Amino acid sequence: MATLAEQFRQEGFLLLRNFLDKSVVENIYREAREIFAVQIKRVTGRVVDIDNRDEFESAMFEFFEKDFPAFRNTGVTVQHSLSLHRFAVSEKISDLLKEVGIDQPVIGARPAMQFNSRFLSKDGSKHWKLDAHQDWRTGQGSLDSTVIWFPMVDAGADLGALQVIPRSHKTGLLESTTSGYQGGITADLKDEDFIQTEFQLGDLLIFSAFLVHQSGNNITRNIRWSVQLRFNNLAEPTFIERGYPMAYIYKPEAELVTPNFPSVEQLETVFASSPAPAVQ
Ligand SMILES: O=C(O)CCC(=O)C(=O)O
Ligand SMILES: [Fe+2]
Repeated sequence: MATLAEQFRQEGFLLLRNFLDKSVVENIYREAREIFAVQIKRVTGRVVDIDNRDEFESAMFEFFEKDFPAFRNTGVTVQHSLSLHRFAVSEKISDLLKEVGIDQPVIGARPAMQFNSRFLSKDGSKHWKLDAHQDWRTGQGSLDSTVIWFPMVDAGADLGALQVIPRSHKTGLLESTTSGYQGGITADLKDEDFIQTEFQLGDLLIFSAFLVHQSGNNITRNIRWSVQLRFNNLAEPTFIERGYPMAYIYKPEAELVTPNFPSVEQLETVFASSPAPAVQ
């Protein structure tokens, strides 16, 4: 029997069944919906039941249509949730990384979340799903840079779960139209080389950042909610040699996003001394 680490090195990925504590995943998923629900109420006036999937997701589509900048910002805000970040640095994750040979894991990029649906894309654009790519091109970290991917709902082919080419991590860094996430590998890839992954809640995919993969095709009316975590190995010699490059650049907006904000009165309200305690 090959060890997990050997299997990982050979195939470039592992699909671990029932690996995650479902309540941890549900908590991340819940927090994401709670954050969206606040803006859904502001933008659409709808008070949504976050546990009613169809109702909630139709409100997501309405929010997307009515205020795209807020939708995009809320999507990014959701990726800053404490539950997601807490999980991304949990022992469960660092132990798994060590088990597949990432001796000294470090975060490669901020934890990410995707909400894939063709109803969350502009005018038939394909931006809601990613063409074939290797994450290494965007991260450019250690050679054993690793990605963790899992859906927060059961996800099979219909919901567009990830498709991967087994063993493609050993074929090198393939030519691509861009280094960003839009665009993809220009080399000839055969459709039949991709395998369609399928997940029950709690399953997790871990793969080499060199593994060729692409979004599946979500043909349903539901959103495919998923999480992506990216790690590098601080102990990998070429990563050390190259001076720990960090190709993800976070930067502040050059201008105030809300002009003439805030007023002094607003600050006085925020920092007003707390009201007298209620009589016991
Ligand atoms: O979730 C997907 O469909 C694609 C995710 C992915 O490949 C990525 O974020 O790098
Ligand atoms: Fe990717």
